Amino acid sequence: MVHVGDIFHDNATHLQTLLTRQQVFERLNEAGIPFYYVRGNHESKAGNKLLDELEGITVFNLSTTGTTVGTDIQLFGADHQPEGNIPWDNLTFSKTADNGESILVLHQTLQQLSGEGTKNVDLSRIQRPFDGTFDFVVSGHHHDATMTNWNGIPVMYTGAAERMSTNKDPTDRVAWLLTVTDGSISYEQYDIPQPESKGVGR
Ligand SMILES: [Mn+2]
Repeated sequence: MVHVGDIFHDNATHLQTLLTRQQVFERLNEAGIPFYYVRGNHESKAGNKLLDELEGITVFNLSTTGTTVGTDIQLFGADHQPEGNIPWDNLTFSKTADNGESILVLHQTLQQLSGEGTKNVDLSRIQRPFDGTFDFVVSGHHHDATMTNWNGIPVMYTGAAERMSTNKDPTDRVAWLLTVTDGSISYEQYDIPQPESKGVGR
């Protein structure tokens, strides 16, 4: 499972992170499913504490070093940088596996999807230190799921996994199933079902 950032909102409490630990991370751990993520612009002290406690056990903060999943898939990531100020000079992407597929995970607005803008990250700059090309780029932060083909590479805003957006027409409670076969990556939208009513508001 890959999360594209903003796991906890700024006001997430210790109790809420405890529930997340029990209901999400412990279940993933029991099922043997690692949780990879990049940090978004929203965070809380309690949320960060939980992510730090689980780091390297259930939870893995993606970096430019790359994390191998399965035999030949590599996940790269960079945490959110305010105003799109990615520290280009300090970002060195490890060499990708020769035959593998590599996926880049960000939490920014991107020039390739949102057009030019001072805060929008230009992916052509992030490619430079990378020996090879990414096969798929996903980014959080923007709540409207959008996709483009950039030099043959799919670039996607995923939309949000929860109904929390203040946008007019967000894509939310959504996840994407990426399938890697024979050197290509296909994707499929998964609309996350509403949780069963607990009788709240009755
Ligand atoms: Mn965000």
